[in-house]
Amino acid sequence: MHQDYSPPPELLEFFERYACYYIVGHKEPDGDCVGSQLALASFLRRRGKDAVLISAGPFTRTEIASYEGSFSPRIAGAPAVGSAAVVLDCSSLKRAGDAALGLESLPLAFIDHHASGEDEGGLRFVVPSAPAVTCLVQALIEAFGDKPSREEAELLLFGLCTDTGFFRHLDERSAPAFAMTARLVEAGASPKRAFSMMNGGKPFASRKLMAELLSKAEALYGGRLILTWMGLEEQRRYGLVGRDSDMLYQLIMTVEGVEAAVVIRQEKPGECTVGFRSRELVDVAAIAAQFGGGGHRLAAGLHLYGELEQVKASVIEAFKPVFTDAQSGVK
Ligand SMILES: [Mn+2]
Repeated sequence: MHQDYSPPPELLEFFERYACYYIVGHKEPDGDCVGSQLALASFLRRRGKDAVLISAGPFTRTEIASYEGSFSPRIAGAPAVGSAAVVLDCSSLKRAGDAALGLESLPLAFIDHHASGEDEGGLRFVVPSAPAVTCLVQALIEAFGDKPSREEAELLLFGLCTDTGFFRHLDERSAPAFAMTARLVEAGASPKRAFSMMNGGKPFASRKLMAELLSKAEALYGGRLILTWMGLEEQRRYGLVGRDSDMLYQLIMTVEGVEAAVVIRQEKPGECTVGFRSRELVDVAAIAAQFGGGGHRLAAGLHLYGELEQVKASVIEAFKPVFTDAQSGVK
């Protein structure tokens, strides 16, 4: 038995103790969040527990859209007697948005792999070295001496592939993740199916949008930062379905000499989201944190109030110290 991300014994007790679990993820869920939530719910139900899936959504990403029906936007009425809440893929109830309403007073457990996130109390199984939360859910299932069912294995593999860019982001320290993946495949998960779930089914317009975002991208700081943006006008023209930032970052990060990529999206007047990717040297979580955002060293994001032009200017400014210090040598 290889247990590489061992959950604390209190967490196993936590999953024995209650009759009903509310399983919550972060706003704007992704494959890791949704896959972990669904796999954990299925596992708990197999153990005779009630599990209620809650997510604030939206389920705009094409690869998770079909799961929306399994989730409620928030709990209906008061929480059930003898219930507890589990928060996945984030370490604070705040990140869950309205999905957390009414759950604050319940016994809480957080299962997460993000380094940022303040300690809000409750049980915490937070492992920043885990490439996806699905690894921690799989470790939990295995710690109970069980194996994921075929359906759970598919969901866990889907989440792992989402957060690792189909294993592209994993380095030489990732043998544990590959060993865990082998067990998922043994349980019936198909990498081929996971790949088409992640990358298929995109609307034609979303590819046109990608072309537009690439064609107006700007290379800054001698090409070490590449930035592009999407305004309300593009949203109107191409719609929101199939927005596919992973593919966009992937294309940008293939450019010679690039160290970091930024994509700014105006969500509505006066509100933007900003996504960051780094190749290796730049800690983009630290840059996002300056604006109240968070994430990982090589992938981070934030939500910001402000018009696109202002946001763009301040984000570019935030990279200045990074690209003008001794480490880079070039102005
Ligand atoms: Mn994740």
